[in-house]
Amino acid sequence: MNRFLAVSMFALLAVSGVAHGTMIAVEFVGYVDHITGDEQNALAITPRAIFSGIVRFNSELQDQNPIQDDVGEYAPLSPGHVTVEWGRPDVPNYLALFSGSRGHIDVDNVDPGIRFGDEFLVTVGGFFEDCNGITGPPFDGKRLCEFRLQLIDEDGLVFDSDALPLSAPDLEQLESATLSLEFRDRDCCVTPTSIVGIITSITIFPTVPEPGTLALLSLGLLGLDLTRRTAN
Ligand SMILES: [Ca+2]
Ligand SMILES: [Ca+2]
Ligand SMILES: [Ca+2]
Repeated sequence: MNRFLAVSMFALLAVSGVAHGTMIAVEFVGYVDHITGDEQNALAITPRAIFSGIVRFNSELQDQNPIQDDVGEYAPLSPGHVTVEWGRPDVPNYLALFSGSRGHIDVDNVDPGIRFGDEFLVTVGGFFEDCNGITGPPFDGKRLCEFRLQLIDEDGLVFDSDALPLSAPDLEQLESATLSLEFRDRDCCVTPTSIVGIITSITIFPTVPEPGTLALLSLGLLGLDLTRRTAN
């Protein structure tokens, strides 16, 4: 079989969700609770701003921490985005895009007698990733660096294992359900500015890749194939 045809068929199988897991979406809605690091921008949260978005992951990501059976680490994420709608005509809404490549999920199913209980943490970008994997306009004169979504159940009841959850925990059971976008100065030591939100609704459900993802994947595979041909 022609190699490109074979690669294309593999790509179709890979994205069909049949052969290589299902794409799972985490969709969340909340509101901006406060903004740290900048007094002036804190005024922008009146009226209450809507903080919403989506992250995606493949259901068959492998736990990168197989040693600890109460801690799961999964990467990379698939593309996603987050929006802050200020609800004010004078302040443009904020949109950040996640490439997914620098995103990861931590799932903790820890006995609350030992540590903090159950946690679901999505991190995209961040200081240790040099703010890569997330793109959006500057805010408060600082560069967008990190997105985090964190759910905590101190009673340790929402997860039974450190596996990726395929449905959302009940918000009523959580002591904390927060979102944040962090902005940093180019030099390391200026206090970051963070837009911090409270989640009011979260759903986790199977989905299909966006057409854009399909197109990008095909282009990537085509490039890979051409590179290999050139190398041969
Ligand atoms: Ca583990
Ligand atoms: Ca638990
Ligand atoms: Ca609880």
